[in-house]
Amino acid sequence: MAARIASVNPCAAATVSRGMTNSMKRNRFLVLGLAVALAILATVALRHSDAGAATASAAKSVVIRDFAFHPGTLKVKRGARVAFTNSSNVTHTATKGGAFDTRGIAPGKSATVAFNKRGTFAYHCKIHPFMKGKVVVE
Ligand SMILES: [Cu+2]
Repeated sequence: MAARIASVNPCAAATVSRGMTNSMKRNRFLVLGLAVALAILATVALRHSDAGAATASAAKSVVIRDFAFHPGTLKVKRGARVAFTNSSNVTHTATKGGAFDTRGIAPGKSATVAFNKRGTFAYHCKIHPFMKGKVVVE
């Protein structure tokens, strides 16, 4: 029985390198390779979730297209930076008198506004005053 277990599990004594069979060595390499692969995978997964988290908190963006702000109402945490990206072919602004003004954002460009105070900021485009949006800072 003991002999059978030893042959089923040749790595039970694999910490001792003396007298290892070729298959033991192969197994050790396999285990080592697996460990390295897992470590790499874990690192990549962590980086991804880090990037995901960073993206989630930095994903605060408003896209300007079709003469409207998308989303029309954006909720963010205090301190968030919101990028206003102009995906249309005319210049726009995102302006809240007394609070912020991106000034003209040319087509294809963006402007970032830091929201450091809680509150609801109803803004508009100075060039097209019918374009309205809101940033709610919690
Ligand atoms: Cu506009």
